[in-house]
Amino acid sequence: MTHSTFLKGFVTPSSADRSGIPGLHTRARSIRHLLSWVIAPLLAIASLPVGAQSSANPGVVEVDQLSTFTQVLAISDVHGMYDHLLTLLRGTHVIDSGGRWAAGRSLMVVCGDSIDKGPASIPTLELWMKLAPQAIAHGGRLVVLLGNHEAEFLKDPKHTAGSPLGLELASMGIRPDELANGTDRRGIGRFLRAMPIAARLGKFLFAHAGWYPTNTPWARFTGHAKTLLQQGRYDDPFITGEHSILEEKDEIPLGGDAPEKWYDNDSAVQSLELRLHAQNMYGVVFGHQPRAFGFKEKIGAVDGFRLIKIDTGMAPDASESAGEILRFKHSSDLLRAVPPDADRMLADGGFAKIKSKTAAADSR
Ligand SMILES: [Mn+2]
Repeated sequence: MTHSTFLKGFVTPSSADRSGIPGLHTRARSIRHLLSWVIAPLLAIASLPVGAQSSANPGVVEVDQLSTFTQVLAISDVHGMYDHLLTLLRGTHVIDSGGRWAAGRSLMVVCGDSIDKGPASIPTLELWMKLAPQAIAHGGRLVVLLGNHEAEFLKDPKHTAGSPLGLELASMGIRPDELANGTDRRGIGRFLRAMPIAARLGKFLFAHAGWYPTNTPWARFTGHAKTLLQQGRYDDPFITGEHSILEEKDEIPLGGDAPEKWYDNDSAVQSLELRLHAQNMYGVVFGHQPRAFGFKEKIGAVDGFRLIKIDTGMAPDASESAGEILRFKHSSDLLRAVPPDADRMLADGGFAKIKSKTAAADSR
């Protein structure tokens, strides 16, 4: 018997009300009360997958004290391409030749999809795990967010069978289910289960697909994210539904019937910008879509840097690009509702301008 069916037998109104004896009725009701308010939450916690109870997942990371950081960096969609990642991080001096954090007081955000597709997801995650405390020791910070690939793996680890990640895990003797429930020896599962769904740095949101949900005040968004992630409810549509902030791709245009990419749809782009504005945010940094707005293999921005696409197609099924890192040169720029001073950091150590255009222009 599961906890929930056990509970149902005690708390259904019919079982208490049918007695017809007033005293018993009252006592049954107070027991019912006790069960639903005290015992039910305890049972709900006890029935969570092992490892979930100790999860310290914040849901959403929020940083307003940006002055302690010099610059803000962002990368996404590494997709297990560990060798390319190392070359990129070394070339941009985010890490030194020994693989240690060398970005000082930078705040760096990894916008999801570190895993899957490529051959080395576990080394990629272990690099983030190693760098996070090193960054803090240098006065910097590394925030590693969920992508849809992490969330889908945590939702259903069996799905990895036969995939590059499944083969990688098998070769390392790691069972997908122990990784997903956070009980693997290396602690990688605990790291995955602690990943927030988004970060808000001042007036900029960082999230894998960037699609801030409709009709959702900020407090409800952060509260919902925290509740669901602390309880490991990766199957909730808020996290892995097809229009979630991690998954969104296609929208059916107003008056149309065929779905199209949200970034190809003027009204969808406008509505996203309005939703961000309504929650006091200026812009969103997102990955998930290497070709969004026509910026293939490059970081690109639209509408005064309100939407900044950072997936450069490092994945084998994209273009296996060398990758790029987004740099906000002054962390204080994120506190203001103006286009930030930002550029692209390249694997060869160079810097390049970010092309910015209006969404309605030449992407369609
Ligand atoms: Mn993705």
